[in-house]
Amino acid sequence: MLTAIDTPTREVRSLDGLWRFAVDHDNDGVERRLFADTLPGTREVAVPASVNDLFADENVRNHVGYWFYQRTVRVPRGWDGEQILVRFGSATHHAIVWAGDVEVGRHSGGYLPFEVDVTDHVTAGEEFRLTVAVDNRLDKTCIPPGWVTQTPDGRRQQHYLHDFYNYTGLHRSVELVARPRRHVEDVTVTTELDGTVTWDVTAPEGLTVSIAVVDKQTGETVARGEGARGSATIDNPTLWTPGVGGMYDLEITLRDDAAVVDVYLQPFGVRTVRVDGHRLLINDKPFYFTGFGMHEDHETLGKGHSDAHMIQDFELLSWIGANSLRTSHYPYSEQIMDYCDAHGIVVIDETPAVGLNWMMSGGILDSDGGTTYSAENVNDKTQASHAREIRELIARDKNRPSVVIWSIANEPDSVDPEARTYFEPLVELARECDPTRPVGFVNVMMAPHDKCVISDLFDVIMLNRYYGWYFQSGDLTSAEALFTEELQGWVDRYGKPIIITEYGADTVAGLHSIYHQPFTEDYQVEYLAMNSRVFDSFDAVIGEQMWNFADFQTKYGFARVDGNKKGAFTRDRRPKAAARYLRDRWLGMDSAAYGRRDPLAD
Ligand code: BDP
Repeated sequence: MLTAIDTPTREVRSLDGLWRFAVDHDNDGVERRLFADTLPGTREVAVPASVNDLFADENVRNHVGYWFYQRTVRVPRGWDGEQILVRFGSATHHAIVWAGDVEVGRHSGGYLPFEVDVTDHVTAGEEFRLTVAVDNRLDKTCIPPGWVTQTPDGRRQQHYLHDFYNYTGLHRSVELVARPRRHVEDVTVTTELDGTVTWDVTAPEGLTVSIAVVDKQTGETVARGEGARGSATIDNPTLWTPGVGGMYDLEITLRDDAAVVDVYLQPFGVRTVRVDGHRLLINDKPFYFTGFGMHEDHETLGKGHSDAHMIQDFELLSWIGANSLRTSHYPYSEQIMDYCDAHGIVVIDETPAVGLNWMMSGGILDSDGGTTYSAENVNDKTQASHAREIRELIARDKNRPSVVIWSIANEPDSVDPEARTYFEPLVELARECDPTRPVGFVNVMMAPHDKCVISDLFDVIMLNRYYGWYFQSGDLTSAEALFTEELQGWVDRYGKPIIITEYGADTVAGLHSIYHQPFTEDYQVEYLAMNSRVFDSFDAVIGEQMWNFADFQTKYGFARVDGNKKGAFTRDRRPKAAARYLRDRWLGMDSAAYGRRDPLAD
């Protein structure tokens, strides 16, 4: 899906700000046609933001079902004859949209954008009532999956197997968009290191397509071409480089004879990525990942996007020597992805397929029994949603140079032989949608090399390992030996690049001990040092992404004290001792020099 941008033929108006708001406590608001009038009550809500932490009312925070948003929108008077859309950066997890009394669209999948066409229901220069019902319920047809139960006194409770709070709301910007009725519908850009840029534009028949390649830094046109499909070569191209960036625009002009019909600018970078033995090469140079699995998670905002918080997070990543991140466990906002493209941050881009694992139960998890791949749990409908998420993620991010690996799932059950039947078509789908990038999934600790039945389907091995935390807790000596032994097994069996996508220890900021005492800052540092020794003893380990960048909110549970505390930073972004440990390590690592951002260069 293309982004909404202003061009000579397109216009975008932000609909962010305060919206009218009503919690649909009985989940009958659609039948009661709440959209057909001004919402009852006086509540307002911020867009973008999660709703959960905004109200001093537990019945709001814990509501399971529909939340109604509404605002009045004036269509600019110059938009007569244009196609008019409302574009949502995300609505978590499902949305129904009405323009006035008319339903204009529905979407499922809480972390990807969608647009609804309101052209036939609005008039240029006039106002219309825009209503959105956001539904936070997860069931077994969803990605991520979940299920809802009812208490004897009639309260609904949402259950899920993933370890982050089920924040809901309009988490990203909402925009009113005008574009020509005949317009650029899609474009795919691929590049080679000699500067060859190849494009494939989807546009209506009968229009001519002209291409200009514009250097974003200088504004100069550096190559030109004609036709919906074609290629051109940039002389002395600036390669998109980890730690630096380097972006071009593919300027597409559609014409009907001489008349310009549409102009769209697609940002891209000139870079290649490929796996070679146990290395991952970006622009034919081996890349070593330093960084984190992250979360879109902040106090008050929940999963709501904020540019200020985003910049603070990227500054901290730069300070600590991180050159990469994984969008654990769902696609991040387009603004975050734009920032990664612009500043050279390398991304492992993940679908929201998390918690597809009924073999882990107890502890923080909450399984309702049964096996993972079965009619009652992860079934054909779940797989169809999973396929849709892969398609939509790649459609959104395929032209982003920052994205170097698609992660199609986090810690699914990959021991059950049925996992193969489930995953085989999804891996094929990812490769069909994008033949240019490696495809991976993130493997759980209970599925080591001799038990995992799907790792051979993928290009890279991505492992989450908690030796010394969930196992051998407090005993780093045994942990080191066992981790080393397991990694050797992966190296021997697969000979593929291995990225440690999670390793971490919950740590309460301010707690100290001279002993190897879990939850202390001292233990977190010792734990990281042990892991570092293990990584450094294997050439095939080509990256380390510590879990997590910052403390984050989770559902309630005896293993979580106000959330997950594995952050190198606290939830309000203050460094723990671990942050200084990682900074010393990552800034001093020769192997991670390629891609390190120089804060002074900005
Ligand atoms: C892994 C999950 C991650 C959790 C983490 C943890 O991938 O979402 O938050 O463990 O337990 O299993 O901290």
